[in-house]
Amino acid sequence: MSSNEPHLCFRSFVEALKADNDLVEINDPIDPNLEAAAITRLVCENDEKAPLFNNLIGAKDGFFRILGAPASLRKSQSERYGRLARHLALPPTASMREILDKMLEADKLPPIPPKIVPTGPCKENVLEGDQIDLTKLPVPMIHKSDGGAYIQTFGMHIVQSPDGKWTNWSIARAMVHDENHLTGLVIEPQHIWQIHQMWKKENRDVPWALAFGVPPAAIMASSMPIPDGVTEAEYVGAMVGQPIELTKCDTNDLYVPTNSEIVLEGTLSIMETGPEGPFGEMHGYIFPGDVHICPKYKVNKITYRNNAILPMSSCGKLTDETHTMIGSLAAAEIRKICQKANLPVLDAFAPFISQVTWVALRIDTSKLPSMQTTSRELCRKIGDLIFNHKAGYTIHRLVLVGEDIDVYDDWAVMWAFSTRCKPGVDEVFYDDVRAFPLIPYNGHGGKKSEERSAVRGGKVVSDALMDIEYTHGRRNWEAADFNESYPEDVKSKVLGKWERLGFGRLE
Ligand SMILES: Cc1cc2nc3c(=O)[nH]c(=O)nc-3n(C[C@H](O)[C@H](O)[C@H](O)COP(=O)(O)O)c2cc1C
Ligand SMILES: [Mn+2]
Repeated sequence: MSSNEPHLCFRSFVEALKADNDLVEINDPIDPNLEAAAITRLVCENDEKAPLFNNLIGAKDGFFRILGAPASLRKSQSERYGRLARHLALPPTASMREILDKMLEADKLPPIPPKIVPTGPCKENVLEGDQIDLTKLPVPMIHKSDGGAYIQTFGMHIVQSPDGKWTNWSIARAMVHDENHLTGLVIEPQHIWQIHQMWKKENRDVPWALAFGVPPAAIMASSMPIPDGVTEAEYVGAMVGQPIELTKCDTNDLYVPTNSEIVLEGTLSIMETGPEGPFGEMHGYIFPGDVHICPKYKVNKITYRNNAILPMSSCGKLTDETHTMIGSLAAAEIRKICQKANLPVLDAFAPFISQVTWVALRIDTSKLPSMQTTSRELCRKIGDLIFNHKAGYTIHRLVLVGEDIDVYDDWAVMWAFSTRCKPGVDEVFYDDVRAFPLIPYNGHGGKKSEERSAVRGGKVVSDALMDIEYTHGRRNWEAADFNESYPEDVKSKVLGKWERLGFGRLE
């Protein structure tokens, strides 16, 4: 297999979107200051085609172009997740379940270490020393009240534990601080934070690289909470069934994907910090003026492909990469963790309608009677496991649903939650587990009179299973809907004459 396939090469991925009629190439001059992101935002809010900005105002010698909405949704119901599917060499009609199963597959396979190649496309152009000025690049300003221009919304940070045994790839946002520095989120319990802590103990800055436009299969794994200590490069190799091609950085001993579009080489400081944010975030808010102090990254060298493309997530309200990837990939890992603990979980998904703050767990109710368990006990088992695990970090509500509920269908989950889970009564609350500070009710909540923490508590397991599912392992109701409340002959008669009666085509 060649490493130029779309799931292994970002440039080929862009070509694949074009061939899928899922790309809008924009050759008009577009301002990286808000205009490119505004177009991309409207794309995300309408499930439109991915925009490729070929002619950014301020780009010198074509450095750089931008691809917006790299993993957002398609309008077509049958190809809803086509852009995600193209990250993994799946057919564009792949279901979310198939996409997440692919991502989990590598967990059971032997790791495949990367293949080192001496040089390649990412070294076609070089900027070093005085040539480096991040403030002169067409870095996108993404929301008008952002604290800076966010060059890093969809690139892959590469850091390694001081003993060299663990190399982590992950997405975490970063903005331009000055000519040769970024500031960005390095937050507990993320692996980049864990490795930053290790270097702090050694009193040395963290050798670092940030690669943009990496193999699409790699950026998926960079967004998934796979276990501590697992080197994403080997996980991705196992997933795609071949070694990922990497090439050594010029200024440190890290390796970057050979066909990366753009590479920043440098260090992540253990001492130096600077203002970061605010940023229009995944939950759909920005709080203007809300600046935090974060670690600084220093850029010592930039290398890039000819006609380089920077991928960009113009994140916010539904639906963009922070929902299709952060929520979905955490849910997949949560499913795996539950199943490894022998909990009767068939499926897991973070409903977009919850702004991916919930994960719905489809329970194998046929197992419940012989387990002789109670609602409270099952909720506790699942909550104790997931809310004390890094994979459950971003999730504040777990909703247990029966086998009749398709967790990938937001309306089905919301129906079950609203009608089968008695508020407070069928719920187990957690007030001493790690919270996700980015959710507004955490980071910006609080009536003046209340004591509350931005980083602890406020999590809940909501049981939307009915008693009979515990006692008899089945349900005793039919849905009052077209599918379940009419016999097959009546349904096919109705469907047969539907359009003739003057109604629109059903998808
Ligand atoms: C578009 C996008 C933006 C993200 N931004 C951040 C971020 O700013 N900070 C962060 O900690 N995680 C962010 N994530 C989520 C992490 O990538 C995810 O939690 C991943 O599991 C982290 O890698 P790790 O498990 O190796 O720590 C983002 C993910 C995506 C897809
Ligand atoms: Mn990791």
